[in-house]
Amino acid sequence: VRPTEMILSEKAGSKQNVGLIKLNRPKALNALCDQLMKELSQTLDEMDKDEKIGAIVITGSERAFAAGADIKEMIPLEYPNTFLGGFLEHWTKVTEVRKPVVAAVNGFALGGGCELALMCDIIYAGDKAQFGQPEINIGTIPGAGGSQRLARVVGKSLTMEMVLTGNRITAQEAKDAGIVSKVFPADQVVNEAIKLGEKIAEQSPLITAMAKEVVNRAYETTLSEGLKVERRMFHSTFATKDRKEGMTAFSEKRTPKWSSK
Ligand code: CO8
Repeated sequence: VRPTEMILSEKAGSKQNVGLIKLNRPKALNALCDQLMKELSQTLDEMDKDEKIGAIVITGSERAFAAGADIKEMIPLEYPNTFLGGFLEHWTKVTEVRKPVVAAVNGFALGGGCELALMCDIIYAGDKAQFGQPEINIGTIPGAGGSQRLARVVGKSLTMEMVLTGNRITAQEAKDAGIVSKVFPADQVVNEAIKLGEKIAEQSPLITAMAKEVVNRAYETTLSEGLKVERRMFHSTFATKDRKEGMTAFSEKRTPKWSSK
């Protein structure tokens, strides 16, 4: 375990090929202050560069994944310093990571905490998890994707309801709405996310990065452009040794040996 002040990070899984990041600011329910976000960005960067890591899991505590941006830190902010200081600019690091990132959410995922989970590629939730965008209650609005990523995932009606009322939804409701792919008992969700990370890490890192990139295009572009990108990326797998190895191994009834070439 390599502790920084506000997060813990380690390699997990039987092959130690899953990067596990635990937000660790329990007294403030993992409120996402500037320091925590800087430490998170730095650790994500290191894990993205580490060839032994094939997938990353971000989690919090059983009580809170993260209860949002740090409200106390925001009280003194004025418009000029949010604008010129690029407030929240370094929050999007998780969307720049090229390896798959899984959020394992227990407890509160509110405001910036819900937005952080939405920036991840896959969300697993514990059965007591709660998701919400309660910014309206404190005189502001979502600032890191809670109106945009959420609307793309769940549509207008539920996004409006959450953003306009601050009402929270349960893990099961989040699953029904497509935010979460699976719900587990709270004490199992991190292990299940690590198992998922291990499964992803068994694949070719090269082809995995291509797969992640094309799925993400679906959220950035039109259908016809996205389909073109997908087709070109599919073609480009034929320029790799791993594509030939995968198909050859299938025909020889053996496990492929990936080289990321
Ligand atoms: N910021 C700072 N401190 C917090 C936060 C927060 N977001 N959430 C909880 N805490 C602190 C509390 O102040 C309290 O500290 P203390 O003991 O020193 O008073 C401690 O954590 C425990 O919290 P509670 O006593 O309130 O615990 P409860 O179990 O009674 O309630 C709740 C838990 C419901 C989660 C409650 O704490 C709450 O409503 N928190 C605020 C949730 C919220 O409004 N989040 C949205 C914040 S705004 C935001 O995220 C804007 C995002 C903008 C874009 C992001 C880019 C930066």
